[in-house]
Order: sequence, then C-alpha cells, then structure tokens
Amino acid sequence: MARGAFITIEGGEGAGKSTQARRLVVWLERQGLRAVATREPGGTPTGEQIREIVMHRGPEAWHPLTETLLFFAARREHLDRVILPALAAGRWVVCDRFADSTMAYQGYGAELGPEPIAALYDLVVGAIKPDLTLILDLPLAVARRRLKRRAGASDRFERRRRAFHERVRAGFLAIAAHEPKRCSVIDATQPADAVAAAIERAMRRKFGRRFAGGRA
Ligand code: Z5A
Repeated sequence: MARGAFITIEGGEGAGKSTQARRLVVWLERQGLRAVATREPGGTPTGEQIREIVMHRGPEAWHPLTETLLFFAARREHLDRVILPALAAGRWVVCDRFADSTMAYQGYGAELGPEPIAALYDLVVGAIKPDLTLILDLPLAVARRRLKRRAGASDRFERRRRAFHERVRAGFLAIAAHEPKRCSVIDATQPADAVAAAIERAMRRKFGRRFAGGRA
C-alpha cells in the first residue's frame, strides 16, 4: 500500500488554517484518497491536555523553552499515535500547525532563536518532514479584523504585542525561503474560495501524479 502524504498548514492566528484544513480533507476525498485532519497542539488525549495547559494558563510569564518543551512533548505523542500510523495505512494527513509553528512562535516570536528549536526537532521528530507545508500569509491588521469578528477570540490575539506577531510572520516567511521545495506561501487575504483554489494548485504541483487523472 502506498504511504499517504503529510501536509501541514501553517500561519498566524486568524489566517484561515482551520477553514482550509477542513476544505482540503474534503477535496482530497473527492480525489478518491483517504484523508484525516488533525491539529497541534492536540490530536491525541495527551496533546489535548497539553493544549489546555498552554492555551488556558494563568497570567504568569513562562520561559519560552517551557512552552517549547510542552509543544514537542505533545508532538511526539501525536506522531506515534496519529500521524505515522495514518501515513503507514495510506491515509493523507492534513495537520493544522506542526513544528514550523514552534520555530515561528517560540524561535522567532518569543526570540528563543532557531538553534534550540532545530536541536529539539532533531531529537523528537528526527528525519520526519512534512511532504508539503502550506503557509497562509496574512498582514496583522487583516487577521486582527477577522478575529475581532469572532466572539471571544480577540483577547488572545491582543495579549501579545504587535512586534511579537510581526516576528512570527517574518519567521514563517523565513522558513519558506529556507525550504522552498517543502513550503508554499499562500496569499491568505483572498476570499476563502480563492485561498482553497491556490491550495489545490499547490497540491497538484506537488502531488499531481497521485491524483485521479494524473496532472489536472
Ligand atoms: N502554538 C505555538 O506557539 N507553538 C506551537 O508549536 C504550536 C502552536 C503548535 C493555538 O493555535 C496557539 O498555539 C497559537 C499558536 C500556538 N497562538 N495563539 N495564541 P491554534 O491553531 O489553535 O489557534 P489559531 O491559529 O489562533 O487558530 P484560529 O484563530 O482558529 O485561526 P485559523 O485556524 O488560522 O483561522 P480560521 O479559524 O479558519 O478562521 C478565522 C476566522 O476568519 C473565522 O471567523 C473564519 O470564518 C474567517 N476566515 C477564514 N478564512 C477567511 C478568508 N479567506 N476570508 C475572510 N475570513 C476568513
């Protein structure tokens, strides 16, 4: 049985990752492929517990390394229990955030630097890499407007300074520049249908031969 493909969707808050992850799974199934959606932090019972700790922590400041270690702990469980078994069973895995988020948020945003994240990646994830990473790029002002429309979501966004979010965005773009074969940057300012169409084009460029009808 052919191994499935591992696709990650990355970007800042409100970029449309969850929306596009759901649409991509539906699209893959229409191509006759078996697909599964998952997310980080989360994806396993332990991962969801770690998500609760990280997302709903109290007001105390954490060292960015503490957060980083929690994200990588959840990630190892996620790989072993969900991602790798699904790929081995021939499923396509669509993951809403993965290790590039740790590089962008903790490495760049929280200024831990890329080296500790890269070292932890080697230790925890090893040689496993997404086959394709879709980076949804959105200016902060647009993301902020979108999240304000969604009840309760703006607080989380506002909690961190603008400079933090700018560093995160720059971090994702730096990752894409460093690994252009793996990463495709998608203009997320477009309407959701246009973003989905851009994602489908990136998918066909990368995997065209594996879809029904070969290249389409
Ligand atoms: N984090 C980290 O620091 N390090 C790590 O290693 C990992 C994560 C893995 C939780 O992530 C937090 O964890 C996050 C990073 C950190 N930081 N915070 N704070 P998350 O993925 O759970 O949370 P999020 O990124 O904030 O998700 P989100 O707010 O749900 O954003 P989204 O998934 O990118 O967007 P969406 O839910 O699809 O859409 C947002 C809204 O915009 C919604 O009302 C949509 O209907 C609307 N939308 C979507 N697309 C469009 C378009 N194209 N046009 C107009 N409106 C749109």
